[in-house]
Amino acid sequence: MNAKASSTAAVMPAEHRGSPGAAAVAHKDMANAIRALAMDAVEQAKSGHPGLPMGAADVAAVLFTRFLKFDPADPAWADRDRFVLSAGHGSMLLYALLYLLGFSSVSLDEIKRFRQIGSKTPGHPENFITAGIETTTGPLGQGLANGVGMAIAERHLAAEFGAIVDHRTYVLASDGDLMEGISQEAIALAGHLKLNRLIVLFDDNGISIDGALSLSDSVDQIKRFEAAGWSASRVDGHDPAAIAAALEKAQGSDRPVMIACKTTIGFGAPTKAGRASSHGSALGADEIKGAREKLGWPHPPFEIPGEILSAWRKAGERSKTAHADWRKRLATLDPAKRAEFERRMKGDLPKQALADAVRTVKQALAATPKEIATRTASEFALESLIPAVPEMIGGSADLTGSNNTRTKAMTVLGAADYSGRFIHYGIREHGMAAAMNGMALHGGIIPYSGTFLVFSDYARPAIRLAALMGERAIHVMTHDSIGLGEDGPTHQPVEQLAALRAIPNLLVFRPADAVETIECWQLALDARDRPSVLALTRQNLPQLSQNFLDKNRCAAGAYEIAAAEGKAQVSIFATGSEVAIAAEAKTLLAAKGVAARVVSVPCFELLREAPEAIRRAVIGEARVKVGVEAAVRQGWDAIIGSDGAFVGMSDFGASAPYKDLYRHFGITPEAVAQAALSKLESR
Ligand SMILES: Cc1ncc(C[n+]2csc(CCOP(=O)(O)OP(=O)(O)O)c2C)c(N)n1
Ligand SMILES: [Mg+2]
Repeated sequence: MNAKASSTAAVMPAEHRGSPGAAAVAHKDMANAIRALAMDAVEQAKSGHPGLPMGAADVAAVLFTRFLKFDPADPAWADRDRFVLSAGHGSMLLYALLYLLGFSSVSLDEIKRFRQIGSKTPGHPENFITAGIETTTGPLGQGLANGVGMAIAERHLAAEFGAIVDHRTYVLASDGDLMEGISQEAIALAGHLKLNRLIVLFDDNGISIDGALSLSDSVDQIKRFEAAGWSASRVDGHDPAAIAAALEKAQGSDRPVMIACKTTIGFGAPTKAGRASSHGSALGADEIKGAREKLGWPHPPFEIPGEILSAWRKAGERSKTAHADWRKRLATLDPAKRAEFERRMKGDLPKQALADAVRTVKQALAATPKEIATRTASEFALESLIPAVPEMIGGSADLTGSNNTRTKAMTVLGAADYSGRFIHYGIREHGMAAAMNGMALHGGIIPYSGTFLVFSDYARPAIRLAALMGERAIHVMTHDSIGLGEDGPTHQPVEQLAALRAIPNLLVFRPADAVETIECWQLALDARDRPSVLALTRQNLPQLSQNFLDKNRCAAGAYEIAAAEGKAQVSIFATGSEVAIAAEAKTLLAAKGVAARVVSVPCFELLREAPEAIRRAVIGEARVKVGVEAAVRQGWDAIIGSDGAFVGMSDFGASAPYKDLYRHFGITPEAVAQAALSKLESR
């Protein structure tokens, strides 16, 4: 790779440069092709962000035509370099690149349909819509943190599978990406883990929506990254030779690399370049006309001259040999290892081993029932799951001993040894959740985390994106109610369960005992296309199911855990720690001659999705329905109806021993029985 190419020299891949018949196309024309497509597509849509693609076109042209390893014919090639456009508002940069490089997912027609219903070119890049896009971006900072996760996944899998995993992760990040708090968590983690295959290109244009960055920021980003253990430098982001030299140097770094590329937002636009006005709206016909003149791009909208398009398409073929060589290496791998690698990258579970592990746990619980917290039950489950499912990578945001996410045999994944399977994420819930998304997106890994349920709020934006993308990331969230006791209301979640249940495509599990805990773990692992939260207790709970049952009773989201004697007058629905309270209430009601049944509801979402007949049977026909959960009522009406009785929380908790708190807030068997009786009387 020639790092010294001048700005007018051909930006052709080394293997094509000088080959007979290959016309040299100037870098400027390569970059202008991106600019033109971006401004014309935004103009046609009358909506979008031309500034970033026009400003970062030089950086992107150098990266994609000379450094990035990928094959448009196989966007899922496991050993491709990953490229993340963290500043998702610049989506036209990606769409232009995908089209120019020859990815079949983005045709010229799709570019003309930018931001329209059903197009492959939505407003922000969506990995589940457009092949060639690694992750959904738009909420600033997330992509950068995803990139950190991808780089962790690469190092871990390389440690395990050797040379068939050997690629880099590139991130293009904007001012906004670096201003978001999550970026600090991501940068610090990457520096600590010495992720030297991670290269961040900072679109250092000094402009955000409100205007000059100087309105709101005066951070020295070079020093900031260096302080976090990165190598950082600044280049002229419109000088292809300088960009290439910095990228060349980055290849041999012993730490993550940040290259601040000084660019002009909206480069080429006669009056809007360098101004916030080019950030997020169509430039307008006059400005576009002026840009065409200024850039020296006389071609009509959406027309890329043949020789420029073919130079781009050739750049798209650059890694064909590397791809073929990789396939050969994969073919010569030990067959068992190869099969294992392919299984993991596909996201298939080791079915038999997982089934065996679940059965082992259930048999042990039937043999010796355990009165333990569900967080401890989760650890007990993990002791069998971790050896059975080698793609599981666990962690905690500095609450390892409280979350019980590390099993005895797990070693630490760190800079000294990437083969470990436990990550000390530090006190970085948001960075953790976003890095987990990156690992899941990379493939080959099922990440799971640990923190307190109340801090799900600190991770929520990343959990939301996992749900949107359909990524399997599993969050162990312990200390799931006032049941955590003395730490008090700052640590006691009351609205978090409802808030998490509000996220589409997220499974929220709240198991009632050790048996439900292993069942919920199994369901979370099986949920290939969605994230899960396991809400677990700090306090001990009785084991309600003491007989071995192979069937996963949590699979329908709810099941009758205690039947009524005779025709039920009351159905009590409860989750987690409150199921035992509901069971005691049933006994109290029976003493008063009222027949009640108890339904455990470990997962609202799965209940909602269960076949109608099962749902009806579980909900039942008792005259009175009571819900019990040490949390707010929101969401419960779907089960108990608006006329159902609810025993739970309506305000924040308090600091006290947990049993006192349950009494104080009236979440007791007596209160549940009384709520049922009052309803019966009022009917
Ligand atoms: C978390 C989040 N907050 C706010 C926004 C809205 N938004 C989109 S781009 C942007 C900032 C633009 O500045 P910069 O990141 O430097 O991008 P540039 O204008 O240079 O392209 C903002 C606030 C967002 N996308 N994500
Ligand atoms: Mg900016």
